[in-house]
Amino acid sequence: MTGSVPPSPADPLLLGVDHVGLAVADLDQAVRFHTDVLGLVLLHREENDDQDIVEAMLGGGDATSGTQIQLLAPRSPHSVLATFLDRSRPGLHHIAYRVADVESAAQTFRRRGLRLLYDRGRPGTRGSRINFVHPKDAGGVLTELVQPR
Ligand code: CMX
Ligand code: CO
Repeated sequence: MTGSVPPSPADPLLLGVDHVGLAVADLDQAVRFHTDVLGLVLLHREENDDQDIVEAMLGGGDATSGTQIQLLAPRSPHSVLATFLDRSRPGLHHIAYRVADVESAAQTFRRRGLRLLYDRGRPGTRGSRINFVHPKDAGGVLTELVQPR
């Protein structure tokens, strides 16, 4: 049976998909694959001391407005990315939603019974503030909340 789906009530909490995070062992090699083979555009590279990772952001044809791809590699054996790659394969790591205010979004999700990984937002890419919903509380998907700078 077909039919129109009634619009769900407006919930301005998640503004859109900001990026999809991929765990990689070798950042340079992964950047080469995503640019030279897939044809994405390299937009940004950064080391995140707080997360102990090196990362690159890539975009498609509408590089400045579309959802981006975040390649993540461990910077040391203590990085959460090292733990992830030890346990799993390289590949999908998390999905990140843009929010207007990471503290109020986190508080709303706590009230809805989800575990947030941090008490307060931490530094993310390009001066953003980030927090995460534990994957066990989000259908097996590590879910990042990003408040852009
Ligand atoms: N996606 C889905 N499930 C995941 C996962 C992921 N990325 N990482 C771990 N898990 C699962 C494990 O498979 C494990 O499941 P089982 O118990 O069924 O085996 C469970 O979660 C383990 O949970 P845990 O023992 O509480 O914690 P871990 O040591 O595995 O760490 C996590 C998991 C999410 C707490 C850790 O990765 C973390 O702190 N992540 C947030 C920071 C981060 O990911 N930074 C990199 C990205 C930075 C950015 O985006 O800018
Ligand atoms: Co991310």
